[in-house]
Amino acid sequence: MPKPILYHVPVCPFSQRLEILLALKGMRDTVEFHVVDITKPRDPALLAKTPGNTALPVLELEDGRILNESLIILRYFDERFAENTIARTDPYERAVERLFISREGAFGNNGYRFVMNRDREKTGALRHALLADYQWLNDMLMQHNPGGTFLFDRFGLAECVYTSLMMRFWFLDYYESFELPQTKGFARVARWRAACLAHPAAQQVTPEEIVKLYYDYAVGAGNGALLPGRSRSSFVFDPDWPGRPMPPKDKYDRIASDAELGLV
Ligand code: GAZ
Repeated sequence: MPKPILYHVPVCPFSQRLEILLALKGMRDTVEFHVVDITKPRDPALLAKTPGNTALPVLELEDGRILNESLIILRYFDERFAENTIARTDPYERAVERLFISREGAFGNNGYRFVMNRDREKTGALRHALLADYQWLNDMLMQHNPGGTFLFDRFGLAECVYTSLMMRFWFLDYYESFELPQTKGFARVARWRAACLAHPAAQQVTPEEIVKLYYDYAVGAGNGALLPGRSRSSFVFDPDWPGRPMPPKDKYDRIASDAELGLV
């Protein structure tokens, strides 16, 4: 039986949210995963499938039709494999879920801008911007489920979307010593975050893997781009991350060498 094929970068948050959804539905095997190495030139056959778009994940259906954008693919999977629906079904709850998800792009960008920054003058403002996002999430959770853990009664679509981003933000814990303030104003979002990170369906990556693979982001280079003085990106598959040392934390002062990162 042919299956839909997902072309993806496993360490990327936009892929992981799809893996979480499929794990929740118990349907990981209904999709074939093709791993793409973003540090290498893209296969022209794959590029030809997605005119004008190089970003992954990309889904190819059994009949060759294509879909991109992780949030779109997420809902497609949820609706196509509808036996165990993850999105809310009540219209009001669906609206609240969409509203909650609507800030994921800004949240992701604020976390990435923060980790990629190397100007100490800007650090405070970047930290503040991310905290404002967490504050908004806290307010939403307090409004809609003050005594609970998730946005609704269980880990749902909103949690699929945000958990993969909050896992990438382990790089902020490591490179920026970022923590949520232990105050009443962040208590609800802190409880939600802890439960999201610990959920059994969301264990595709570890903090160590994120910190090692995203080193290049922490010194300003995204998406497998090559930094000055380096011959390899921290996103390369070989040598694999478990054999690499933990990267240095002094991202504001210098860029570590290939050797120091265990890349050669
Ligand atoms: N909006 C798209 C989606 O599917 O949701 C975004 C997909 C995307 O950025 N994919 C990246 C990619 O394929 C890999 S994951 N890049 C290669 C290319 O040719 O475009 C995360 C960020 C971010 C930048 C990068 C990443 C990341 O913010 O992990 O924010 C969350 C890349 C600036």
